[in-house]
Amino acid sequence: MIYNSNEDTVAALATAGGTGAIACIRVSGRESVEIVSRIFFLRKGNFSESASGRMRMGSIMSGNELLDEALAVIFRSPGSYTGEDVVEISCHGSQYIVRKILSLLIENGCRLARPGEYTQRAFLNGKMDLSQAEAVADLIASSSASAHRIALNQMRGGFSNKLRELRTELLDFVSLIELELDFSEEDVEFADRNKLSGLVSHIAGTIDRLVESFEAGNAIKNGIPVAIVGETNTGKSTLLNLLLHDEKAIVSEIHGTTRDAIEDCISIGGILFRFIDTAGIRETRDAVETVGIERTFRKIGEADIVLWLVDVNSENARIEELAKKILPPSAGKKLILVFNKLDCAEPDDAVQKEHLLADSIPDRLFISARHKINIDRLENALVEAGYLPETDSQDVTVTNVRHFEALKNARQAILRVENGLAQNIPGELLSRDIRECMGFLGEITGEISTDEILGNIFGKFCIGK
Ligand SMILES: Nc1nc2c(ncn2[C@@H]2O[C@H](COP(=O)(O)OP(=O)(O)OP(=O)(O)O)[C@@H](O)[C@H]2O)c(=O)[nH]1
Ligand SMILES: [Mg+2]
Repeated sequence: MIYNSNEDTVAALATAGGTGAIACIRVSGRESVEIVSRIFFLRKGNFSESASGRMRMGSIMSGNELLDEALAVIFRSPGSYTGEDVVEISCHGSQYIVRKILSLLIENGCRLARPGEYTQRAFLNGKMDLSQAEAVADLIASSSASAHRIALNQMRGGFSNKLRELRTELLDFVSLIELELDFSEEDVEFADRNKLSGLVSHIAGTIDRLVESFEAGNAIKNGIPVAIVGETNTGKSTLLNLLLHDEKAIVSEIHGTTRDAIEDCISIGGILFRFIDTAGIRETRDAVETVGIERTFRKIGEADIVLWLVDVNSENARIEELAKKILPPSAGKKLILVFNKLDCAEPDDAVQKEHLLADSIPDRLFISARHKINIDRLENALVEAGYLPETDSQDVTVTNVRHFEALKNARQAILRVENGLAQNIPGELLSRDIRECMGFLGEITGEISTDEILGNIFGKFCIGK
């Protein structure tokens, strides 16, 4: 749903809820200065006459009663975050004071802002495009250095500039073609086909690079998926809990304890990993467990790294048998064979396993999840496997699924142009595909958007942003 940005004046707590030293309440809209001036009073002069950006100290009054000594600042339109008149009040961070100030603002004509409404207003008022607005949410959610760098670059317009360059190139192309169409009667060819092909393959290359950056971008944003798999009772859930420093999954000596995938993220060595504990693989007649085991194999398919946990006491023949099931879906992924329960291994056990399956799985480790033996080695192996090449800070990395989908569509359209040129298809068709490609790129920046898309994007923001 789109909010008519010029109508209401909205207010919300911009800092995190709960008790804190200071809380910041943000008011935005045409009447924001006037409304705040009814409850915030300077010792001398009128707050509403304050210069833009100047922090003022004053009293928040509830009728004749002093509620708090606070600071407030006006950011006048259009030089504010939303592009409207904005007032930010920094008060003492008591939940009571915050609640009371918000209700005073509402009594005086504000309404509470919806999630993401400030950023939505900024977008609607042309302060930023849609991909920049989305980057604001990513920046707030960023939990690793790489995620932070990418979100910051996107918020500052790195991605938008790249798209703008693409758009200019596409426009150049389409105008050459359309000029030709205008003179079609005269059978002239303005656009040199070789030059057009060169231009199109350059555009296609740029779109390709953006599409391909998503794999790394997604891993940076959502964590590199690591599936922990193996037979029942090998210690998968114990290992998950240990890696996450949290009792996330139930551990028991009963075989088949975990029946569903359980996952959570943690950063190790500056890299965000998403660990996925899975149902142990075994022959079973239990319908629920069977579904769980199917899911395990699906998770192997979705993972970048597979930790195959084996009880170090298991017989070699048994492990080799299971390898037939685990190796095929792990093809192309980093597979690490982890022998667990080292604490109760016979001296021979580990030696015997040293070279087991070494041809197909060169990476192996011996650990004890319960007694925390060699966990540092496992973490090092993960960091090494999860290392993503450093991207230049100017490089654009796509992290957003919506952008990824739009870019894939744009790529399809540009491929049709490339093929069309090769087959000498009529200019109208080329021009249609080019315009379609531009449309998909326009979806990313929000030149083309629907209420539903905007509602989806801004609905996920926090209140006050
Ligand atoms: N001795 C020893 N026992 C361990 C170790 N790691 C886990 N265990 C025990 O092994 C049993 C099974 O552990 P879980 O973590 O539940 O095993 P799982 O692989 O998740 O089992 P399922 O969910 O049934 O597939 C528990 O009793 C754990 O305490 C270890 O390093 N050494
Ligand atoms: Mg388990």
